[in-house]
Amino acid sequence: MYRTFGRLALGAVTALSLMTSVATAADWRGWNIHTEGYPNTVAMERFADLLAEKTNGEVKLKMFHGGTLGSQPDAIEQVRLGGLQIGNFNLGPVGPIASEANVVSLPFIFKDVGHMFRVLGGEGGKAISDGMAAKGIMPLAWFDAGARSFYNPDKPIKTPADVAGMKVRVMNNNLYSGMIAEMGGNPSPMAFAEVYQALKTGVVDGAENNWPSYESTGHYEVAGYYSLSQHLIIPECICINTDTFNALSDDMQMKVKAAALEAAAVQRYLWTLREASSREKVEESGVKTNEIADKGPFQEAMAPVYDAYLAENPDLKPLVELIKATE
Ligand code: GTR
Repeated sequence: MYRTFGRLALGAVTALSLMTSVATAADWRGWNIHTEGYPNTVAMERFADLLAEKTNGEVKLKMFHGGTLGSQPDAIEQVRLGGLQIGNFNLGPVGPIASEANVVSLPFIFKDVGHMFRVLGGEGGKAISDGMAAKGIMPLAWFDAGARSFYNPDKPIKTPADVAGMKVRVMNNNLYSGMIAEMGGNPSPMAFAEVYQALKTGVVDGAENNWPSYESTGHYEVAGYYSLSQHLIIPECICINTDTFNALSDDMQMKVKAAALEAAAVQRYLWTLREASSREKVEESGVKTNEIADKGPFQEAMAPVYDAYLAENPDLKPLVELIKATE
């Protein structure tokens, strides 16, 4: 009797300790679209290292780079559902699921990257974060993604009229489709991984992105005119599944957050260097850059996108105004 009880007790203890280890140690999986050496990839690896260091190995993050776990919209859904815990996301494709986050996808909403970070560090950033967290995807820290400009194979884009009639690849977000349509172009929402081939074969006539992505994807090889419209300045995040974060102790939450902030500082530093080196590399290979001194006509042409956004989200008017009023 005693021996049976002993065995049972031992079994229970083993089960309990197993449960404890399941509850405290965490194996997280993270998504990133970029390839080796890209500032975001380096920073996400740094994030994984910092998580392990700060939590004494209790949180282990394995990063999957190069979009190997799927397209960005799919990965956003996976993080929301908890199939993945972590993602380095651009807020563009997050916008359709969190209307507060979609505010950053209004063309020319930010004056420059400094303005964007000041907004993110204040009430505006809190509104965006809370809106995202409520949808299951919580930002831990913000990355720089520069400004996005148009590029295409055969001509400089100087005015919105140059975009008329062009089929332009955009990220998955109705605001971007609206932005192209307002200039008389045909928007073509498409996954990042498909853009090179689409440009090369003429399935699309142009696309838009920042210097580092224009360079790292090789798009510059098949679309040699880069026109500095700088119509979108979109932040990126290290994001976590909201429930995963909320299930952590206060102490662990602080460590995870600190790791993300440190990794983001690395990303921002590397980003500035990469913007310059990417530009240099593509221009040396023959890319023709076209400065656009007066962006007013682009701003005017894209203005109806604001009306569409506010008609759908009237309660977000104060957020738009807060951003515009932020110095
Ligand atoms: C890049 C961004 C990616 C992805 C890509 C795209 O600048 O870092 O997350 O959004 O643009 O155009 O799809």
